[in-house]
Amino acid sequence: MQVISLTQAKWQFREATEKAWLPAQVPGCVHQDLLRNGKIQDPFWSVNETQLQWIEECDWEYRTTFSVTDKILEQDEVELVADGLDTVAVVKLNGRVVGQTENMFVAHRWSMRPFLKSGQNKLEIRFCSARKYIDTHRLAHRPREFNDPVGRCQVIRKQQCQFGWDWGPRFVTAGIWRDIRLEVWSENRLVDLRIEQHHATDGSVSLEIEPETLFPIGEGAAFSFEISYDGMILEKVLGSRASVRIENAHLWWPHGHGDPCLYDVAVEMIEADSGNRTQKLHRRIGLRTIVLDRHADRWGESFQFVVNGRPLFAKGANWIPAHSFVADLSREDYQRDLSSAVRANMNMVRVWGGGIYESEDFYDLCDELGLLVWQDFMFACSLYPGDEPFLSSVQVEAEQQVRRLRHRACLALWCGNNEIEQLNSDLLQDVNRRADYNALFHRLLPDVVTRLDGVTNYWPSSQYRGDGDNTHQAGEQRGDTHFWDVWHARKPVKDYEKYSFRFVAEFGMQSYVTPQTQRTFCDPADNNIFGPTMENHQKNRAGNQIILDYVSRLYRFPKNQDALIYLSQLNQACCMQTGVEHYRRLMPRCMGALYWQLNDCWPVASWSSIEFTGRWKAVHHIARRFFSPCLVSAYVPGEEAPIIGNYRRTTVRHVEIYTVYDAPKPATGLLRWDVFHLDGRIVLCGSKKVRLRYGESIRQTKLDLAKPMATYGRDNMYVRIALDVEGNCESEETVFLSPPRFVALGKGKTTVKVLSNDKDKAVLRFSSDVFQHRFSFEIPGVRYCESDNYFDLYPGEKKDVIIEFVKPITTARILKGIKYMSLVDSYQ
Ligand code: BMA
Repeated sequence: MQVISLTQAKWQFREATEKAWLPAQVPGCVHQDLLRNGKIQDPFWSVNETQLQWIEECDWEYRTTFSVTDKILEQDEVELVADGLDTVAVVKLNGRVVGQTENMFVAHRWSMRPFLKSGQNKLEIRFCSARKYIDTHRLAHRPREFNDPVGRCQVIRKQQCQFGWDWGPRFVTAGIWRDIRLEVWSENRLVDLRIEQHHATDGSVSLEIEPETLFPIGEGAAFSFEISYDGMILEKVLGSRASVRIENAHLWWPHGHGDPCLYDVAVEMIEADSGNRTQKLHRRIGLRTIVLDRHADRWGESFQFVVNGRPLFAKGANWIPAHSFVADLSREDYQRDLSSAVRANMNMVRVWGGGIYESEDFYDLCDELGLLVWQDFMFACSLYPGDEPFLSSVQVEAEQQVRRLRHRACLALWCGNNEIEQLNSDLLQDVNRRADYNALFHRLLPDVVTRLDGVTNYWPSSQYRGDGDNTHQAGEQRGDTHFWDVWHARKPVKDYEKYSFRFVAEFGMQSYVTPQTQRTFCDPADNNIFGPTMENHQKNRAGNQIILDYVSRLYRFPKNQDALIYLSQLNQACCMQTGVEHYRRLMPRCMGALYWQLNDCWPVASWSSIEFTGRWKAVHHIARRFFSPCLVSAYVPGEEAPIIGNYRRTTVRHVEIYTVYDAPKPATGLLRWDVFHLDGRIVLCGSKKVRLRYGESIRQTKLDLAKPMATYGRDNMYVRIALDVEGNCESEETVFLSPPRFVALGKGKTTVKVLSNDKDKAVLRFSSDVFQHRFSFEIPGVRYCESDNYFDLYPGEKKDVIIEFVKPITTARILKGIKYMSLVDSYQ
C-alpha cells in the first residue's frame, strides 16, 4: 500500500461566489483559514462572535492539485480517503463528482480510478452551508431546543455544540477537519483488526487476532503477527489469524490503581502473488477487562465499573471539545488538559455527546495516562429525526466509530446519548417520537456495539435508570444521575448531601475565569462582567445571577471585580467538594462522581475546572485533594438558615469525620482533629489510629461541638482535620461551623521565602501569623500548575510549594512579582 498524503499539498479556499482563492490549511476549517488570511478578526475576542455569523450562511470551496505517476495508475486501486469532512460536501476530481457527504462523523473512501489521469489532477471540495441544509431538510422535525439559538441543529449530523451551547459560542464551520490522502493498493486491502482478549485465572491472557480484509483471503500464511511489550518482541506468528498466549500479563490499570501497561500488536499482510508486505496495521492494546457491573444489591442495582475484577470508584469530569475549531487541536493541546485531569487524581473522563468522537491523540493519551473513557455517541439534549436516510447515516457513523475505538484500553462504556430521555420525557409519551427514539438508542446503536465491539457495555442514555423513571429516588436505587438541583434549580449546596445516588455523571457550578485568561478576549476598557464583552462570554442565560446568588450565600460582598472572580472560583470549588466528598463517603453505594465539566472550548464563564488557557481554576487545585485516594472528609449535619426577620439560626452541632480510601495498598493512618479559636488557641483536639483499606468509607468519629460553640461563638472557630500515613499528611481540610461570610477572619502578615531556585523549579515557603483560608498566589510569567494553590495557611506553620517555570526567573523577580490573597482579602 502506498499512502500519498494530501495534507501536505498546497490547498486554497474561497467563498463560493468570490473569484480570488486564498491559501488554506488542511486539516482545518473555514473560520481558521479566514483568520490566518486576515479576513476576519480573532473570533474569540470581545463580541466578534456576533459579527461572524455570516460565515455559516455561505458555501465554501477548497481545492488542490496533485500529481500521479503511471506507476500508480498501474495498481488495482487508487482511493481517496477522507477521515472527516465537515459536513455537506460535494467532492470532485478533474471536474467530475466522486462523492457527496452530509455526516461530519463519517470517514469516506472513494475509488479514484475512473477519474484519475497521469500527471496533474485537480481535487475540489465544495462545502454547502450547513444552515441552508438545516433550512431545507426534515422540516417536519421541530424538537424542543435547549442550546441552539437558531434551532434544528439536530437534523444534521454535525458537532452539535458548534451551533451554540450554554458554554460555547456559535461557530458553524466547514472544512476538511481530519486527514485526507490517497491509498494505492493491489489485490486486496487490509481493512481492520479484531482483537479479543481472554483472561485466565493464572494471570495469563490469550489474544485472538483476526485481520479483516476487503476480499476473502485464500489458504496459507497470509499475515505476519508481532506482539511486543516495552519494545521487546514477545511473539511472532504467521497465519490467517493468530492465537497468542501471554504469560504473566502486565495488566492495564486506570490511574491510581496500577500502571497503564500497553502492548503493541502489529499485523502485516503478505500478498499472495508478490509476497509483498506493504500493508500493515498497528494497535496498542491494554490487557484488561472492564465491565459496567449492574447486579441486584440491598439498595437496588449497582452501577459500577469493574476493572480486572476490581470495582472502582470513578473519579473524573466531563470532557467537551477542547476548541471551537477542533481540526487544529494537537496532541500537546490534549495532553495539557488530560494530564491535568490525572494530576487531579481522576481516573475517568466522559466524552460528552454534544461534541465529537475525539481524535486518535485523545484516546492515545487516555490509554497512556490510565484515564477510562465513558464514550457517548454524539447526540445531546434534543430529540433526533427517525427517517430512514438519517438512520442509515447514523448506522455508518456508529459502525465506523465502534470499529475505530473498540480496541482502546481506555474504553469503558458506550452511551447512547446525553440527557435526551430525561429532558424530553413528556414529548416521548407520543408514540411516533418514542418509536424514533427507540429505533436509534434501543436498537440501532446497541446492535452495532454488540456486533462490532461485543465486549464493551452499552448504556442507552445519561442519565438513565433502565426505565423512564427520572426521579431522584430512582437514581438512589439504580442507574446514573445528572444532578442539577444545585445550579439550575438554585437549591442549597447542602442538597448534594440529601441523596444517595449510585453514580453521578454530571453536577456542576459555574465560575468566572481568572483575570489572566480574561485578558485574552477582553479589552481592559470592557472589563465589566455585566458589560457586552463579558456577557457574550457567558452563555447561560441566568449564569451571572446564579453565580452571584451562590457567592452571596457563602461570602462577603467582594471589594472589586477581581475579588468577585476569585470568590466565584472558591464557591465553585466548595460546591464540587461538597458533592464529590459526599459521593465518595457513600461508597460503595455510590461508585462514581464525574463533575461537569473539565475543560472549555473558548475563554468563557463556565462550569469548567481548567480554563481555556490551561490555567487551573481553584476547583481544579482542590479536586486534586477531594479526589485523593486517601481522603479525610467532614460531614457537618444541619445547616445555618435565616428565619423570619433574617435572624440567623443554626442546627449545626456535630462534625462527623470520615476516612475514604481507594488506594490499592492497605495502610495505617493517624487521623487528627483540632478545633481552633481564630485567635490561635486550641479549644479541643484529638487523634485516632485508623485502618485504611481499599474501597472503604468509614465514619471514624463524631465531634460534639455544642459546648465550645456556646463558649466561643461558632463564627470564631474552625476545625482542622488531617490524615497522616507514615508521618506524611496525605489529606487535610478546614471545616467552618457557619457560612464563611460570618467567620471573623483576621488580616495577618504573610511571609514568603524562596528556599531554592534551580532554573526551572523553585521551592517557595509561605507562612502567616493568622489563619488564612484559600490562600492563592500568582507569579506573572510563571507556569505553576504543578504546585499547590488555594490552600489554607495555619498560624505559625510553614507551607512549602514547588513552582515550575517556563523560563528561568531570578529569586529577586519572584519576590518582586508575587501576588497573593486569601479569603479575607476579597472584602478587606
Ligand atoms: C448538562 C450538559 C450540557 C450542559 C450542562 C450545563 O446537562 O449535558 O448540555 O452544558 O448541563 O447546563
